[in-house]
Amino acid sequence: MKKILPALFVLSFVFAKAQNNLNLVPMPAEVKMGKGNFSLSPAAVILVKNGVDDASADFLNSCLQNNFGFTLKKVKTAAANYIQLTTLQTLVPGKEGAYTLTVNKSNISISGQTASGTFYGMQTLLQLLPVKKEGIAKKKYPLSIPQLSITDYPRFSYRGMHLDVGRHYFPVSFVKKYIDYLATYKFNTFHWHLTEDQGWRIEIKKYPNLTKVGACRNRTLIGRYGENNYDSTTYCGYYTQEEVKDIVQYATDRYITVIPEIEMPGHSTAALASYPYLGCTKGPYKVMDTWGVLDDVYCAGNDSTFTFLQNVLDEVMQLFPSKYIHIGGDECPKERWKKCPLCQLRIKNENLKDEHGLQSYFISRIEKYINSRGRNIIGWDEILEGGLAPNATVMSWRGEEGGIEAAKQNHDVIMTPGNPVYFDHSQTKNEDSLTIGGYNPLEAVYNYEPIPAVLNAEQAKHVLGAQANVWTEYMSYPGKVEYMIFPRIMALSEVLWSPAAKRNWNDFERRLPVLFERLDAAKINYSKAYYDINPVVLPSAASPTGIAWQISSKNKNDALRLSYTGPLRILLQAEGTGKAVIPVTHQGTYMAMSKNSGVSLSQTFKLNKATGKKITLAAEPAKNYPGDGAFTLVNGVQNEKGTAKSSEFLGFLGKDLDATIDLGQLTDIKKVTLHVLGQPGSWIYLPSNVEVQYIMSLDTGKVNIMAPTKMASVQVQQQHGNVKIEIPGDQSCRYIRVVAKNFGAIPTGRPGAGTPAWLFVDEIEVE
Ligand code: TNX
Repeated sequence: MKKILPALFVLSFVFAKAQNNLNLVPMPAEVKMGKGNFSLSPAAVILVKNGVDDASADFLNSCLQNNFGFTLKKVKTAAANYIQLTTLQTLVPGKEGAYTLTVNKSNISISGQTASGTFYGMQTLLQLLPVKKEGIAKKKYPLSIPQLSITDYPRFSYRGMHLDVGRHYFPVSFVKKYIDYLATYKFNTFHWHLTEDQGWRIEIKKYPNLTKVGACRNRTLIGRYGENNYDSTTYCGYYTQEEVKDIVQYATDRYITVIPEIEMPGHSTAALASYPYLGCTKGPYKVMDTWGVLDDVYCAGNDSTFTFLQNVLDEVMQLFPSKYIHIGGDECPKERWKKCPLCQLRIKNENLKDEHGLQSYFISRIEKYINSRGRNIIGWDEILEGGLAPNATVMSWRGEEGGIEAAKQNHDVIMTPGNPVYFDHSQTKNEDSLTIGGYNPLEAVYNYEPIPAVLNAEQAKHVLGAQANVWTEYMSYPGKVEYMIFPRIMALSEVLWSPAAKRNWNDFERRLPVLFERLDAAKINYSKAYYDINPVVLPSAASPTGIAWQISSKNKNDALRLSYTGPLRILLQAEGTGKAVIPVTHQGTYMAMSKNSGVSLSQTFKLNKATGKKITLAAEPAKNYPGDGAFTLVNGVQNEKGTAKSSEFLGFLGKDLDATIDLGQLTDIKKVTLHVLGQPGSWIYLPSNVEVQYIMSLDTGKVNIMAPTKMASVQVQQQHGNVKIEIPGDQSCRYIRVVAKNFGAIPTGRPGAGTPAWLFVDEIEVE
């Protein structure tokens, strides 16, 4: 073996330089193309060698059967026309999952470092087969496979996908499908989020109410949070222990570890509804029918809470052999603990600083128990608050800061930042299905780098990998889950598996059409957002209004047509290849159409004296809600009710809007209107007041206010939806400055209580 290693490194140098036009995902570490093909027909055999069991051969056969309608005979010896499955001793030390795959004229050989590597090699082989076409099962072999030589191994040891079955339950058959998807793209961890406010989904023998009561809610929110529409259907679902065992085995057979998550201390109302003694107020509680963050959490002062959780965890650890048990830890309001005598007594007796210290106590106590059973905990990044439990691994979801902090404290970290790996967020700006919001397009996922630049090499070693989270508030059926994860799961697989230097968006784009064909063949529902026509409003000196509308398509051959169909019925037209721009000359509706895909969309422009004018902000909006820059506020696009698209807003977290518009010349003004969004359920609040200043000129940094500053203080109620705040004023000036005060901290009893409110601004209209 020692002799092989240097040879491999020489080869890898050669491989790395060679380009290939294979349609694999994730792209292997090293590929060397040969000439010619291997022809696979039912006459070939599978040669099963050392360290590989029959199950692997069976797996390959079942894929061949499903896609091409034939299987291969399993044998122990063969001279030619075989697919050999075997293992080596050492290939790439320390890289669990490494394998080589060679295809020559007379045979194929897959050799894993261990059996998992052989399995990944088979996955690669399956992607080398032609895409199954309708009717291929009716005898379309031999299948031709290009001659090549691959050496492959993963970059990260933790390659995860999460699934929330609390908000919506998915049947065992779909959970298995989900596991198959993970296996296809060489993920090795399935994070199964099993308990939530809206449902407890795992049978626990000692506590039958958890599934008798906790697995059912009386009704479910329909539509967006805050709109308060409900269905009238009882919604139930849970996995029996037999089903859990079956799923864990199914995953194990595919080299996937299932990490169960039992949420605590928050997101637990389904458990409290089942056993009210677990809460501080003793109930009554109900299994939640709507989303959000609830104040009722496990009581941290009562020892019986810990007895209950330990008993639950005992059964869970029996079912899941994983090294890690996820205990949640996120979004735990402290309202109940503040008023609960037992919790306060605990704070006193344990010398804790406050309720955050109590949360830390809670997690550490559970950690100690889990450690005593030989397992380790993972928790969401809130477990950093009040001090990290000694052996905990942190899942960083509120950005990467939690992960960075934990790595600096020498704790292991799994990166799952909302932006860009929350797969519940939209993947297109033209999303017409309901999602939780946000914008995580395919390209952003592809370009995600799990190791933050601020970590040094030692700290970076603590980043075990990354994971996409699939929260299912707005995914109520399997097809929707598929739509949300595909094709982003493919992009993430390459982030996690392929060497960083190999990652190449252009090459991924090259592969996409064939990768999509494979999804079509497998009848997987996926988002076609990649082929969207993307509209953007741009500042344009060439346009009389200062704005232009640009349409682009990833399909470089797409012919796009733009037209104006307002009351004047002027038809303007521009065609291009993948991109087209039209100046916005009139108020009204503009149309765009892709001649290739037939997709069309429209945009209505409302022009006013501020439209297209120069605008500056005293403070930038939050990084995740930048709109299209400050220009968004004067781009003539006003958000309309029911279609709140986050890209049309600038979002300020806890901060004020302070915008100055240069009207270009002395301008008569009758009214200024600020367009904002109210969505208290999503922590978005109207400003507490709005002030408009009319300014004649700005000299070197000094503001010269000619007319007396008009203070139009508008005390607005908290409303839902698009809200126009009108500030009348009979003025003549060159500049206007609009300052909208952020609402401030979210009041008690509301979702997100205590945290700063968002201010979402859409447009500043000047008449
Ligand atoms: C935050 S991520 C949550 C979930 C929600 C999700 C929606 C995390 C640890 N908690 O409970 O489903 O946002 O995106």
